[in-house]
Amino acid sequence: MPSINWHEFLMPYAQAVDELCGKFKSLDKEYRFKTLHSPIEHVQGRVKRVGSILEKARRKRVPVNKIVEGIRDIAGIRIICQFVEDIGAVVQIVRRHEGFDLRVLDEQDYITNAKPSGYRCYHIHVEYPIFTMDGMKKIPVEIQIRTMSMDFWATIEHSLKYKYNGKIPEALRGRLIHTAEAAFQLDKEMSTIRDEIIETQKVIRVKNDLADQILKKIQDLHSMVKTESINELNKEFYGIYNENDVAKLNAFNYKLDTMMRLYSTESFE
Ligand code: 0O2
Repeated sequence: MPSINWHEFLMPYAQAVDELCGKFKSLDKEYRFKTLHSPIEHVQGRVKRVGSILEKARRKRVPVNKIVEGIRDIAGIRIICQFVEDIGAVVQIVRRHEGFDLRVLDEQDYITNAKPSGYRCYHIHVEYPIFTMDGMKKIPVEIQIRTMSMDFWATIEHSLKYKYNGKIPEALRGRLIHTAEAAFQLDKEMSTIRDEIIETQKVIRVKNDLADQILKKIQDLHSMVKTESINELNKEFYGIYNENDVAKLNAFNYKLDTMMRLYSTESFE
């Protein structure tokens, strides 16, 4: 068996994972900043452990000197979405990057065609360029895109596979297939109320942003007005906040702007 300096071998994979994770996280932030629904709920990335690489190589009969070509998920990104519809949106995002900073090698749609185990996920294999001391290197990365409920199921099933050394007993396997269907049913149900959920999440985000702005302004006013007035403002804010009325919060925020303008003009005179 050829000797491999695993630490050095895996370094470029770690770099590719870090860079790609960063890009998807930035995209998610941009959606949230614009108060738009983000198709990305969260992003995870990992480099496969040496033990798992060797185990997979053995399972797939890949010789150690062919690991680079034979094991395509040494670098892996997982994008978790709230809704099934978001998976398509993320797939489009990845495809739009084609030619810009990555190359799509192939795609597997295990959402429409679940694996016999019940596993659902969208897989995209890409080649991502990184820059190293020795120049540009193209790193294969597996991007997995799935909903929270698909992720829940896959995590549980993965642990059971580990427990039973890859051979889950027949009866348990049957129950897992059943639960995979139930998880997919949950996704379908959630899709029917997607618009309402997205609208609610948007209102919560706007309300929280407004509350942050208001509290910062009250804090800033602290040095300009009497403590009793600050206490009054705080009381008024809590009252409005509990009413759950964004319009009232907006009006209060505007009132604070006016106060700040007034007091800062006074302090100049
Ligand atoms: P780990 O620990 O997650 O890394 P692909 O060519 O990748 O689209 P293929 O040929 O089935 O599909 O590939 P493979 O290597 O079997 O699966 C790739 C990865 O997909 C797996 O990596 C899992 O993460 C996930 N996966 C595929 N099938 C299943 C499944 O039935 N159940 C679960 N829970 N996950 C699955 P690893 O190396 O198995 O695991």
